[in-house]
Amino acid sequence: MVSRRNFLGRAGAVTAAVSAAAVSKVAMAALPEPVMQASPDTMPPLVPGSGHPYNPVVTLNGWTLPWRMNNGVKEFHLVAEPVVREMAPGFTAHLWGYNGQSPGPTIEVVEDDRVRIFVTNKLPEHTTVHWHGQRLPNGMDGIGGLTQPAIQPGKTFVYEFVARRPGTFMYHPHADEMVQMAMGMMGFWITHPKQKHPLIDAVDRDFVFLLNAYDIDPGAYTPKIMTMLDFNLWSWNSRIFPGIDTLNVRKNDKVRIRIGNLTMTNHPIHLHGHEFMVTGTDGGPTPKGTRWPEVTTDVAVGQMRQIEFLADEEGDWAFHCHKSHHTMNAMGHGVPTMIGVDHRDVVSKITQLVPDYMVMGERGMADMAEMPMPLPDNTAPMMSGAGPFGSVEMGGMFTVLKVRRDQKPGDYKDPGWFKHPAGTMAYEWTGALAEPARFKAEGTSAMPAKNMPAADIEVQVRKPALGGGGHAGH
Ligand SMILES: [Cu+2]
Repeated sequence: MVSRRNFLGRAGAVTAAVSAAAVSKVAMAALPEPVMQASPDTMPPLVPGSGHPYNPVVTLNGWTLPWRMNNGVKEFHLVAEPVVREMAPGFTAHLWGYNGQSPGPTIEVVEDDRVRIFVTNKLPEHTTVHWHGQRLPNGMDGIGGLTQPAIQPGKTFVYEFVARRPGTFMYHPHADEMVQMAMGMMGFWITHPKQKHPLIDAVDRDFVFLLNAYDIDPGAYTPKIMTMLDFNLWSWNSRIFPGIDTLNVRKNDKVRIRIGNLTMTNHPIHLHGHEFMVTGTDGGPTPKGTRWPEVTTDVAVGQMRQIEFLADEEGDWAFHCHKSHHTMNAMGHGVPTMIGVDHRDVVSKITQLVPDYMVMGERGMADMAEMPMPLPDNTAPMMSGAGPFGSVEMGGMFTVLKVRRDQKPGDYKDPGWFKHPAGTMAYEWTGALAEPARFKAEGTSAMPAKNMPAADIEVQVRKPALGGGGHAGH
């Protein structure tokens, strides 16, 4: 990592370049000190010390970027740079991000704030920052080649606009976008309403995170940037289960969760034990009459969704993407289905040649979660997570919403596992088992397959050109 002194020296050197293409006279003032973050932990909400007050959000396994006020302008400093991100304990990735982390820090401002963002490029190639969803002057939209020249390595650019619309936003590069997003360059942006908003309710907890995905071979550190769909790490804020922090709330808290999708596929995000409303999209808060209760909402590519619910059921509630392959880690998909295959005969023959040969998957794959299988140095088990009753057999986009009666307001610490009240847990039946009563159908199929001897079905295809007037058989 570059020391702060080195960095400031360099930042000072590029100030001259900035002023040459200055956005306004005020922008020529010295840059705000870039703030770096080394930890992948969920940081407490950043209560605003200056500017208009608001209720800050909590970024899952992330943090909010501090700012300074400069003559009424809120100034931030983003540094695009290579970072080392711990994706789960024991597994780190070499990504690109901002200010020491991927994703970059969350930026929080208030409606009608004038915002100035200094972006310093410490990547080996040029970049830009696009402020996804914002109303702003076209020249501030951050599209390399279209609305601005790209920011060359070592250079600093200034973006400045008024945050006109309250809501949920993202930022990401719009220069060599495929590579830079595959490497983890993205961040969250919240514009809080200036005053009580008819469509934006006050909440007790407000969580944010981005959906992202990486393809990193077991034992490797750098994502494969050419992967289009077959990623092997499905992450929330560049963390995978069991590395994703839990969302810890107090019983009867009103909870908002804001989710943005910068992967290449959609993610149906599912919450257990509660119903929620989708109260906002990237376009802003949804009109109240258009909201309906859900337990799963699909977040399509490039979209944002904000969900809200009353956390009125105590417990440890699973919260995850409902695509089951997205709750697995570093998994190869070229594995044959072995359920129901009796290996015994073949195994005895193979073990004569390969003494430590291991049978996989003949009774399903749950064994994978507990098998003491050696892993390469830098990867995460495919299915893991030590729960109070055994392995949770999950990975990727999975975590837990912990609702507790005694969680203090404003306390985000993990309260530990839920203690189930007596008589409220699934249990093993140890009595006698009745013989199953076979159901006999009363009706018949609408189109019985009578006179259709299965063994003799043959498809006859006649090509129109050869058939002389008849149409093709099916
Ligand atoms: Cu998913």
